[in-house]
Amino acid sequence: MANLHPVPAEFAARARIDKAGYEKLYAESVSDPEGFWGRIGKRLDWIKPYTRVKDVSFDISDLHIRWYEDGVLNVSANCLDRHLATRGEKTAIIWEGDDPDDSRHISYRELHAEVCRAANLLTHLGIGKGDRVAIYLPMIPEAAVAMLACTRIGAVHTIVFGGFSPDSLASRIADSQCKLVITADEGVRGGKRVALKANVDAALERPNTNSVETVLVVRRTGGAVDMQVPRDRWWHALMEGQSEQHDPVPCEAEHPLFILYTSGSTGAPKGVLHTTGGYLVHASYTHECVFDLREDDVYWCTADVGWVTGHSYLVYGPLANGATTVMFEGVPNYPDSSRFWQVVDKHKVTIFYTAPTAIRALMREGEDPVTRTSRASIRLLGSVGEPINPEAWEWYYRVVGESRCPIVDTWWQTETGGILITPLPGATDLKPGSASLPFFGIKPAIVDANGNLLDGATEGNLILTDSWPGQMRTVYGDHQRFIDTYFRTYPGNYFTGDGVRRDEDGYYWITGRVDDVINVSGHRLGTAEVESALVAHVSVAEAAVVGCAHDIKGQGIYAYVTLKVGVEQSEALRKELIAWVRKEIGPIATPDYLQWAPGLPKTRSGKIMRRILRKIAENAPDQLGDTSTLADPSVVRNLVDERMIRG
Ligand code: 6R9
Repeated sequence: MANLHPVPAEFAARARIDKAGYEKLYAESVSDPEGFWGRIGKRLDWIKPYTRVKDVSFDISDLHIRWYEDGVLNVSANCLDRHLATRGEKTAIIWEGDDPDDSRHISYRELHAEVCRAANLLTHLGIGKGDRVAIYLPMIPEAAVAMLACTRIGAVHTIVFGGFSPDSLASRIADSQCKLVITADEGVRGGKRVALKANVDAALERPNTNSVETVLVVRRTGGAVDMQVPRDRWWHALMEGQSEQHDPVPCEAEHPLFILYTSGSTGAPKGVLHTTGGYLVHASYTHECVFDLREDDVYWCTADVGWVTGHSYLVYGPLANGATTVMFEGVPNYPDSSRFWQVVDKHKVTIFYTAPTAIRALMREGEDPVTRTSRASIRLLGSVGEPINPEAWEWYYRVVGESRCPIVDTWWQTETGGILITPLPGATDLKPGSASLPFFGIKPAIVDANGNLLDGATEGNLILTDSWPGQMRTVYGDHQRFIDTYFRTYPGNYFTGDGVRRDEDGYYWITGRVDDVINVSGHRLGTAEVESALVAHVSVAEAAVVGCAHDIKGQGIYAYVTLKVGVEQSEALRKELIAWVRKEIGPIATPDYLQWAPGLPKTRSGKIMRRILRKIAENAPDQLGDTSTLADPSVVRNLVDERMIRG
């Protein structure tokens, strides 16, 4: 029986939503979604109000998802202009640099002026409504300015995480056919520099990147870069002459807002497309309810803007709500492993939202780096990105939050746009390790492998039976893939790719991915991506990749490699292949283990049996299960023997 943490009295007394409120609103939201979301949508400023709320079909022969369809609005006007009268001097962004002596406060008025100048600059560069813009920036205020400037003119941004390689950047640019890339000379993280502009130069040598007309370069470090005239232009030089006045471009509710690439079970990363109205309603409303937002909160989400959490809960949700949001350039352990808590004390952070992998890494350093800081300002903690194990939850609760602060364990996905299963801190008793109950309007259900609905306390695959405003609308440029990936497995429903257990109280416990996606430190990677990087090496004939348990990262990457005939196995080659994957995809894809596989376990039809490879990686050869369908059972014995030698 899990340790139950009831709603603290302080939250119960002051919260926006209490237990009775949750039950009432939830019941209304699922019985009358039109009425509920019609009312909630009014939290935004609409240039032209909507009259239609929801037009959705999950039927694969007629799949469509439209929210607030005839409404017109502008995202940047909702995040900036409408706050100026009441919150003009309020801090919108507290920027904390990698160097602890480097920080800045940017008011809503200042941010508005910067975004207007940037919007004028983008227009001057020939970027218009619907054009795609790649953003490959470190965690500096210009990242938020660039995002908001795109939304101001109706351009569609696609942010590529600064840790991705030139190849990964190139494939995203090629798929979305961007006209502009916004980058920086270099990024700085943990005292080390990252050559972002040089990576852009390399990416633009790759095929199908000719769509890029301009590269705008923000000067972050002043490090030397190679400026190719006329393609490359300095951000600061061009921003100088721009006006601080700009009329936001009206955008239809279903106008594309951004594309964000994410990994799936097969093939190259998919361009998840989100649109304007529904996304912003969902991001802002969940941000307000889940974090029980108050006007004087200082809210800090540690995610990078390169991930969906950075989009919805660092930039769009908080700014649409007029909140003060902290943007941190650095890493948790630089200059030392007290850094998060030093930043909390420095800026008097009240709400802190991070990932289990960071908590586990800090937990390993012991309690002292935490307890030598005050953290008295914190009132609420959050977790996102992967299942949080109860030990890490309890440590986060007891040591970081001093057993005063509720933890909201928020389950959602790039595809969902915002939080879907989560506690509300004033309403939900907490069970460590459980994301708990569905948010308003969310209808989770559990099915077995054959699609049979399972009732009551049970375990199976997590589906969602109805839409919500923040849902992705399509895979950019490949609507068929959207249908096939999410709606074909359990027709009429959205399939999440996650496994889940529901307990006797109706609480949901996400058990992890049930497809070929691995979650490394909260970052999604397709096993197929790592495999195709490996087989792109001249020495490799075949590769199979599975996830394996990892103390800090949650899951690590375990690669099995079959070399080409005549190529010798060696430690040097093993290291070379690991470095190769790192270079091909980026540091987050670096394999933790690489085992030689003279053969891979396959069915007679040639399918690699990953179930078996996962068990071997776990060092659990006694749990291989049924191997009778294997074409050549001796392959497995060889792999197990090899694995035993390594220990
Ligand atoms: C927001 C984000 C999505 C996948 C998702 C699931 C895992 C995220 C979780 C969680 C358990 C949580 N996940 N939050 N698992 N508890 N609170 O992380 O998006 O990068 O697309 O990853 O992450 O497996 O399917 P994304």
